[in-house]
Amino acid sequence: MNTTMHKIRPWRDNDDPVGAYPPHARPNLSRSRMRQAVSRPLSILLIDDSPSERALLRARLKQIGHKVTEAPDGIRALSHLEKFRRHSDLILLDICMPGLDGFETATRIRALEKEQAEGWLPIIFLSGKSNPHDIARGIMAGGDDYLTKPVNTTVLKAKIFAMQRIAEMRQQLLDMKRRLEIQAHTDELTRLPNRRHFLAILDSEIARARRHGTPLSIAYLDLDHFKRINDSYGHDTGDAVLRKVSATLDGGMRTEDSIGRLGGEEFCICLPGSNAEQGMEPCERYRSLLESLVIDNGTAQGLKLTASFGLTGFNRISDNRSTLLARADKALYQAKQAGRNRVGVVLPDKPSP
Ligand code: GH3
Ligand code: MG
Ligand code: MG
Repeated sequence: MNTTMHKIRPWRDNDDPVGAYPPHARPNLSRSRMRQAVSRPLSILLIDDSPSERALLRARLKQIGHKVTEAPDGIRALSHLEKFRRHSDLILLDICMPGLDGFETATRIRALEKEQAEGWLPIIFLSGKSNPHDIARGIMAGGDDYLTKPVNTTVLKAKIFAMQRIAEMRQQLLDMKRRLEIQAHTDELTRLPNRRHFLAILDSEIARARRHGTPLSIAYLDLDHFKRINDSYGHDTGDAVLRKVSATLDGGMRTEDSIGRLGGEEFCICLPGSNAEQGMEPCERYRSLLESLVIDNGTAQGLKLTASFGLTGFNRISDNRSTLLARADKALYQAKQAGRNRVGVVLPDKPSP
């Protein structure tokens, strides 16, 4: 096999960061990607007690195209971050500084992030100390990388790029996690909270009502003779009706109320701040909203429908989620039995205070 030996000379400041490598050892960065990444300006917080070191780095970072904010010590850096954390993308941190040294500063920055539930801010140590113990200590204190002074601009540029790449991957993961969370909470057809999410909302409203002694009521909502709509117009029209009903209720709801789809054509409404008697008026309004709805969908033109409601109030002494839901179900049954398109009410054992 024919192998070519490549000599790697030390890097110089004006080296091309990718082209300087022999082909087999090139980092997996296209030149255009590298240029694109380094050309995206970052807001860098430069923490160093030496004005001349800061001036030197500031000039280099500005030349690469980044924005620089400076702090002469750890205390001032921390108070800057407390106020302007969101405006910073990266920290360059000196180690030997009077007062708080770089290790302590990094530890406090990480603690502040935890306290303020803020995301991770990459920290690169820049230090004259090249002792392996210092490097290890810097990483243990919360640093992500460690460069020894004097810092080569090309290496600094590449390290900043690496941090940027990790930060972007981390952001993508967080975005994906948020999307999955929303998906797990949302009913696919109607985009309303699904059963699991609605029950979680109800649990927190029950806890709030208990804690503050405030009234709470809930109402089951079941579409009347919905099977007939499916049978007459098909399942797709049935789906379209469910979407329209959901959007109408969601859009017409008081801000304090919330609705979820429990399954099929059955929904539940949570009415914080209202006992069963006070919940009557909004439920009547929601019932009437559905009664006046006219749905046009394909062959189903001018389609009308109604719904029955089962309303009950929460008794914070004797109720839990199951007893509350069971009573709302009983109230719904009564509304169906009494002829549908109405709000049935079953009061709790003792009226909620
Ligand atoms: P009632 O007034 O007594 O509530 O009568 P109903 O016909 O509404 O009740 P029933 O429980 O007999 O029928 C509910 C129907 O809802 C049956 C089922 O096929 C339909 N359904 C449940 N989920 C969906 C869905 O996601 N899409 C569609 N199109 N139909 C659904
Ligand atoms: Mg029904
Ligand atoms: Mg039903």
